[in-house]
Parts: sequence; C-alpha cells; structure tokens
Amino acid sequence: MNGVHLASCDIHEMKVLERRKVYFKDFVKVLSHFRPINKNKPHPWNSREAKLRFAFTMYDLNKSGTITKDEFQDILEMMIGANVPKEQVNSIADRTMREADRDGDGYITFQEFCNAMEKTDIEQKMSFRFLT
Ligand SMILES: [Ca+2]
Repeated sequence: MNGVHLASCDIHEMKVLERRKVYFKDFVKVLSHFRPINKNKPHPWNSREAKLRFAFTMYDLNKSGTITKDEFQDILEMMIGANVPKEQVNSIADRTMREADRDGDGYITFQEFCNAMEKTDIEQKMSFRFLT
C-alpha cells in the first residue's frame, strides 16, 4: 500500500468532483427558473411536466421533437460558454448525452429528457454517480 499515492489520488478526485458540481449548479440554476411560484402547491406533477416540456422545447432548437448532441452543445455554450473552455463544454455535452440517451440512437426524446431531469433532482446522488 502506498499511502502517499492514494492520498494524492483522493485530492485529484475531489477536485474533479468539485468542478463537476460547479457545472451541475449552473445547470440547476437555469432549471430553477422553471420552479413553481405558488408554494402552496407542493409537488405539482402536471406543472412539473409542463415545465419539463417547456425546457425540452428550448433545448430542441430546430423543433424536431428530439434533442441532438449539437443542440445540447449549443445550449451549453450559451449557459456556461463564457466561463468554460470550449473543449470542456464539449466533454460535458458528450457525457450528458451518454447519460441521457438511453437507447443510444443519438437523439434525446422527451421521455429520455424527463428521466435525465429526474436524476438531477438529487444533487448528492448525482455527485456519486460521476465518481463511479
Ligand atoms: Ca435516444
């Protein structure tokens, strides 16, 4: 066992995790615009779906009914492009597409989009997912 080596690995992992959390927070910040204004109605599933639908049509730039990696990349560019180098934006787009595109056909359907958004509700879980 090499203790020093393990320790430096851990620090590296934590730094990577921190960075990813920042991206994730930017992502959530954008999504938070769709939060319900009326707090007397907890968990309004229908309006949540409406918000997801709205978000989906925003990502679906050419209104084809699916989101492609190019479209997602363009959106990311708009969201975080000012703060993040292009190749990192690309790799985030890659990773997110791999996550969201369940059947691997290169398109994210509304259903796949909803599934991906479901996961982003739990930030903690998300962080652990990235580590594995
Ligand atoms: Ca797909």
